[in-house]
Amino acid sequence: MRSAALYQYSLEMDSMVILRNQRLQQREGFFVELKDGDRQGWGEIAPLPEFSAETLEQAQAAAQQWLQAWIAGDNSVSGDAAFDNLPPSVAFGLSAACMELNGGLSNEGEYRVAPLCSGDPDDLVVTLNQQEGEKVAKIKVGMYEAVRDGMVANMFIDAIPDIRLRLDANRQWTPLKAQQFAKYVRPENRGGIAFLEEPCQTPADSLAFAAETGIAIAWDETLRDEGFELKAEPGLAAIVIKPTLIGSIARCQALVAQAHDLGLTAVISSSLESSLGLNQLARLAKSLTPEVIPGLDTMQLFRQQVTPTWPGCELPVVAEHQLVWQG
Ligand code: OSB
Ligand code: MG
Repeated sequence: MRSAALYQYSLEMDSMVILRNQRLQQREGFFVELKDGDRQGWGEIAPLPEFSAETLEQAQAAAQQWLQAWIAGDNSVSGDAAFDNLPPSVAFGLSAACMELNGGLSNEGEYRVAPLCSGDPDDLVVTLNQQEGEKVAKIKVGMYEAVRDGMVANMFIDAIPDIRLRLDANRQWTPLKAQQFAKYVRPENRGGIAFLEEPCQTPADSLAFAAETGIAIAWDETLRDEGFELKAEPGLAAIVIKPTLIGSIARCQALVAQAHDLGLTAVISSSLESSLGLNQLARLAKSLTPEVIPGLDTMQLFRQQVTPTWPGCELPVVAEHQLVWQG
C-alpha cells in the first residue's frame, strides 16, 4: 500500500540574502513524503528564485501528477530516465524520496563544509587556522572592485599557506575585470586557488582567462547552458553540481561519473535547501564525491530550520508545515 503527502514550507532568511536581482526574504518549497508499507522516504522540492526556470506552482503541479501515478503503483515513473521529464527541483526531490524509501541513500553524511565567507574575512582566517585537515573556504567575488577581490584572495593565501580557496564570480567579470583581479593575485599564490567558478560572462572568455593566468576554473552555470556537454579543457579543474538545479540523483550521479572520467573534481553544492534537503545533500556527497568537501555552508543564510536539523546549527526549528496534497 502506497501513500504520499506534500507539505509546503516557508522559512525566514537572513535579511542580507540577495539572489542575483532580488532579496530572498523567505525560502519556500515543498517536502514530499512517500510511504510504501512500513518504508518511508522524504525529499525536498524547492525551486530557487532567479535560478530555477520552474515556479513553485509548476513544481507543485508536476509533483502531484507524479505522486498520483506512483500511488497507483505505476513503477515506470520512478525509473531513472522518467525523472528527466520533470523540472529539475521536482526530479531531485522525488528521486531523493524514492532513494530514501529504498534505503539507497547512505546514512552517513559529509558534514564538513566549505565555509562561505560572507562577513569579515579576518574571522574566517581565525576559523580556518583552527580547523584540522583540509582547509577549504569559499569566497564570492565579482560584487565589488576586482582589485579588492584580488587583495582578499592574496590575504587568505598569505595567512593560511595550505589553503584551497574556492572563488565564485558568477559570470560577473568582463575579460578586463578578470585580468585586473588576476594581476593582484601574486603568481606564487595562484596555486592556492583550488578553482574560480565562472569568472567571465561566457565559457570561452573564462577558458581564455584560465589559459592566460594559470588560475584554474570551475563550471557551475555553464553546466546548465542549453546544449552543454562536459569536456576536459585546459585550466578546467572542477564542476559544481547543485542537484536542485540539475535534476534527479541519477543525473547527478552520471555527471559526477563523467567528471571523474575526465579527471575533474565534482563538488556537490547547495541551492539554499532547508536543513532537510541539506542533510540529504551531505549524505549524497559522502557517497558520490568522497574526499571532496561539499559546498553546503548555507544554513548561515537562514533564520529558521526544520527537522532533521543541521549538525551544530542552533537556529529555531519550524515543526509545522502546511499539508497541500495527500493521496
Ligand atoms: O553562486 O554558486 C552560487 C547557492 C545558491 C545559488 C547560487 C550559488 C550558491 C552557492 C552555494 O554558492 C554554496 C557553495 O557553492 O559553496
Ligand atoms: Mg556558483
